[in-house]
Amino acid sequence: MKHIFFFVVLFSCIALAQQKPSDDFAATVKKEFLRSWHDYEKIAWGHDDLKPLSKGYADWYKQPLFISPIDAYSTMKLMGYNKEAVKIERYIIDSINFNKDIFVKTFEMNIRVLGGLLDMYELTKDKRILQKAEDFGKRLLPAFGTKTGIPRYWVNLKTGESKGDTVNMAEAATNLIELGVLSYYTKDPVYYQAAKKAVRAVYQRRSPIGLVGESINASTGEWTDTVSHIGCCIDSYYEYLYKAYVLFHDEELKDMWDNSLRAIDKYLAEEKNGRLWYGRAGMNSGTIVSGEVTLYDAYFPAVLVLTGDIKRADKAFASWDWLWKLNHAEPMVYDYRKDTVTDAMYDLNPEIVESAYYLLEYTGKEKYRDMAKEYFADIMKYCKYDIGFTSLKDIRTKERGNSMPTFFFAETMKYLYLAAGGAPKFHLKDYVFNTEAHPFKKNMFNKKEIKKRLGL
Ligand code: DMJ
Repeated sequence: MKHIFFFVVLFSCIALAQQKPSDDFAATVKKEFLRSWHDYEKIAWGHDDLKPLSKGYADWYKQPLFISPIDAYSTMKLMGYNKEAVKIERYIIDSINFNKDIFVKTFEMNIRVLGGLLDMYELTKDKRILQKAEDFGKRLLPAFGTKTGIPRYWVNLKTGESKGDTVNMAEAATNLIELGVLSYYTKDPVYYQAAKKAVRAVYQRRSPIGLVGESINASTGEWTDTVSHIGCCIDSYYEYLYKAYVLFHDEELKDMWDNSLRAIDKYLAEEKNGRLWYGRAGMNSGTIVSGEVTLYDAYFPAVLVLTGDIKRADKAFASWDWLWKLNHAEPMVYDYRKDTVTDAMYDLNPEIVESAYYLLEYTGKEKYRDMAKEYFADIMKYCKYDIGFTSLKDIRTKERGNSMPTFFFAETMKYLYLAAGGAPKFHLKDYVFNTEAHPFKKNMFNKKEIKKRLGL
């Protein structure tokens, strides 16, 4: 009996010891999120970005749009910071007015502000928040009024005037999720139809071998940059083909994704020193012209996980893990063919943690949690500051930059917290994240209703 008691105690201690690191991990991420949030509140409340080094703030345009709080909201809710979240809801309902005579970036406003507001509505079910989201969506819509249906780069929130014909693929076709969710909740297909038209316009202009270029003229539909890759700034075009198919069961998107992936695998995938990368090739020739990859490309393993290709996701992810470990952070641009860092900045980006989290959730393998934990330890060591966190101007020297982007609240801290096991009731399989990590719950969207409301 004594022996049994001894072993029970021993095993409980081992179990506790094994659990503790990720408990600490989650608790520290949560604490650090709140510390940074309080810094934002103290110094930058009402403005778009906190500038940690100069202990100031910056707005994207001549009038602020409250981007940090809107982006931070869904992470706050996940962490259980309800008091802070209610303060943001109140501000949205009582104080925010989007009738501003400013030209804003269509793409960024869609993924951060519209995505954030729609998530806020999904979590609160407060119709006043949906009205704000709808109002904002309506103000973005005129950007899509081009001959091709591809949105222009800038749109004026007050006048609806749009400008900027050259857009990259991410800017052209990362709207399906936000505009689809908006159509669903407002029962007005006009939004999803606009997003779909833009995606079709891009897809139909793919080359005979199935690749798209990096940028296009929204008015004429002519390619303005014919280099093809999966990274910045094509990335979320591919990401949304698959994710919007999952959320809305839109089979046409699945075909687009399948055909695109075939071309990506055939022409862009390349192994170097046993590591899998996706390079840059001419969209017509399919010949790789450069081995430059951006840290944004680390989202791709997460999408592969969703498609069920864990083996390839793991292989592609291993390259990013290797690259992170070289300097304890990722460079903005790395050339795997030349093995050189071409742009050494790290802007507190989330993609590597995002993929670690997806792999952890779908495989259950603790090694991915350990990796995420290591990235966080490095971020704590090199980016934590007495005010929030800072970017790094150079990952080799660890010289600090003066930025803490809004996606640090929305994405990096959220994926770290999820990877740490901080929200055990939240299951990735129940959600689709937009590219800014705002999660939409699949069972909120009824298949029959989707057809009607999105006009499928
Ligand atoms: C985010 O704003 C979004 O994830 C976007 O799709 C590209 N990457 C940044 C963060 O790195």
